Amino acid sequence: MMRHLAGGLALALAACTAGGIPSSSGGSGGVTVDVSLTQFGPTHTPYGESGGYSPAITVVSVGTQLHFTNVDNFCCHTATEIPGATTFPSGSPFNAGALQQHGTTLSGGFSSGAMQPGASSQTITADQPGTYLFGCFFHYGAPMRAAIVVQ
Ligand SMILES: [Cu+2]
Repeated sequence: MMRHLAGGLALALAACTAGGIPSSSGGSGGVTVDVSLTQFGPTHTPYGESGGYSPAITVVSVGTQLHFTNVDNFCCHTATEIPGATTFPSGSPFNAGALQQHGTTLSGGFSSGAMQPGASSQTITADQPGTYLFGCFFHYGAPMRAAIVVQ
């Protein structure tokens, strides 16, 4: 048994060396949106001022699985959909419901809930084409908001 495990590990290491840089973001073709108020400063987008997430505009095809990861070293951030918005509202559109993790599809609405440092959200499926705006419950005005475009 031990011998079997060791052999598998050696194979995995060899595969990494041969195949280049392994993905750090959970595999299966999923897309990670990094969440950091300190690393991702304000930037202009067609939807208004964005910031706090990288990429500011994530473009994916239908069926893609997404998740958010808090890469800051403090608590907390959320990634919470702004229902029906085509531009970022000037004031925070969120209520305390954003603090509860919910939703597994973009079209159904979602929130990551409060993500601790290093924590990731649930997996969310880009189930229908469209533009989905979202932001952080705690820092919406920072600005901390971004977009996902599903093609
Ligand atoms: Cu935040």
